[in-house]
Amino acid sequence: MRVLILGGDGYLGWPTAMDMAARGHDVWVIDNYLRRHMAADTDSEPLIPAPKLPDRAALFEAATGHKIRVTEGDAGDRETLARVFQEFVPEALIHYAEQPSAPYSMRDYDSARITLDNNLGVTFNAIWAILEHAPDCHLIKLGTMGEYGTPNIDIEEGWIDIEHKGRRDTFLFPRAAGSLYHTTKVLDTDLIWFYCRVYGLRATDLMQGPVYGLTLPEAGGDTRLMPHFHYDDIFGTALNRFLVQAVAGVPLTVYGKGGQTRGYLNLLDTLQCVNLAMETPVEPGRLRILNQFTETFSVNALAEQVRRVGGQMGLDVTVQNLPNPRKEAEEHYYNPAHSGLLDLGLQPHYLTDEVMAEMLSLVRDHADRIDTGRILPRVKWN
Ligand code: USQ
Repeated sequence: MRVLILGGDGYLGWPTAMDMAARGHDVWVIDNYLRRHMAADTDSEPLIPAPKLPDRAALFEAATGHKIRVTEGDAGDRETLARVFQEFVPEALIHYAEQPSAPYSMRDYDSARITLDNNLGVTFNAIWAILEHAPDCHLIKLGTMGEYGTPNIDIEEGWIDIEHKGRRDTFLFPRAAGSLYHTTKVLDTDLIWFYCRVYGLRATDLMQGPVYGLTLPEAGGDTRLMPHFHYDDIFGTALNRFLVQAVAGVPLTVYGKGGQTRGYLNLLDTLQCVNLAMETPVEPGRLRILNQFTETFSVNALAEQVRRVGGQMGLDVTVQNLPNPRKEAEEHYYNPAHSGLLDLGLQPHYLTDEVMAEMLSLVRDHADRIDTGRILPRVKWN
């Protein structure tokens, strides 16, 4: 298939590009390096430096023979997208081109504005590029489990049947996000649903939980092909941060009581999920929503596993409960459905002690690059 990836330089975008190319698809990526610029501006560079897309694509092609076409440009620019669409006419559009950090979106007016403008603007352009240039193209959009928040009822897969005064109908499951970033994903979902209902767009919205992992087989051990691995307070996610903190010998930063529970998944499973969504396109006018995670953990449970596995590897891991910089429930009910991707054939890679030990040992190989000044939270909205 012809697959266009927006945000192809990112933590998920680049691995997806390699994975799709290795599966024999015709792959084209677009990225304007927004994430690299934001990371540099906030002193949040990743653990392992990576060359820019043309160099990465050339290295990957030399190693594997698979080609990835690259456009260094802004998917928020209508002309840039139109040029690529007219030449490539994608059959699937994988949209990752969003500012992905909750703390970044809560820093100040400018960061909030960039998050809002970029995320909604690119989604809007992606929809219009499909409608104008490739109306059969299947939009695969990366949403987030954080759209739902932590309601006191079971979370369904995107939709809920409601009986009201004796009548029944199906609606989007209620959303209640905890950051502006997560709220932009809620707005994306509504925008996409509108264009499905009224214009016959076909779309899959993947409600993904936090992802962990440093590398994938397609990188072949070459650090230049590994995804950007952030461990700072702004772009690093909980488990990835804990791995680095354990190796650096600083206490694990559990925010508040640590009962915050989320649905996590291995980077390898993100690739499987996106591929499964792509292989099963939905009919025009339909918005399919899939909850994309394999296991739920509280922050305390993750910290405890890192402490235990790190201890077995000779690391002295301690845990510190910091005042929570975020406004969020620290103890709550959490029972989200997630059978849709399993029904499509997802084979989960669970977070076993062996998987955690492998990740810790990869981080340890780069221990000299850890800057412990990037660990404590700088952005607070509690
Ligand atoms: N947390 C800690 N200590 C830390 C970092 C985080 O206790 O050092 C806690 C947070 O307070 C939160 C939980 O861990 O309760 C998850 O935080 P996170 O930073 O790992 O993830 P989050 O901000 O929710 O965002 C990440 C990605 C985002 C994606 C989302 C999926 O950055 O792009 O959409 O995970 S989800 O969490 O399901 O919304």
